[in-house]
Amino acid sequence: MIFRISIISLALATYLDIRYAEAYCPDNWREFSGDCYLFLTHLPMNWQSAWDYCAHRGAKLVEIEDVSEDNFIIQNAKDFHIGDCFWLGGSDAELPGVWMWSTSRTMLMYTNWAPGEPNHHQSDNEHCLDLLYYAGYNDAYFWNDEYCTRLCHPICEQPSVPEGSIIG
Ligand SMILES: [Ca+2]
Ligand SMILES: [Ca+2]
Repeated sequence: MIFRISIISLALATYLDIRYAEAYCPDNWREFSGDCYLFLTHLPMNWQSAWDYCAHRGAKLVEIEDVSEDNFIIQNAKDFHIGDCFWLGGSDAELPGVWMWSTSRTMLMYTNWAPGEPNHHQSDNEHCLDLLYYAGYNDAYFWNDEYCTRLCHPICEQPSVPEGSIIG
């Protein structure tokens, strides 16, 4: 009897360990390298609304720090086949020409601007960062400075392991 209970508890502990070891993301969020990403493809909105949408969920409008994260975001954007724009969390509204990640308040280190961007188009009125579809570049996505009132799809980012449960 004791043997059977210990087998069950061992199995349960193993199950919980496996669940814990797998990076946890909420439903509809996609996991990559310790973070969770939500691609909101059905509700385009302006940049500030996108920032607020993510903030209200305890997340940030996505901040892309390196090429591997960029490739993940772009591949996912392509998978939706909507050929449109997605909002990233960058802005140069405070200091035109100085691009900052608006939640972390750090300067962009890695960038992936489209050829000729940022171009301050629309009478120097493009102060928000988007991931824009370029059909002419073999269906590629690149970064672009965009006017902030354009309706694009938010991408939210948050850590995959809830705060407080990180061991060590
Ligand atoms: Ca990031
Ligand atoms: Ca532009």
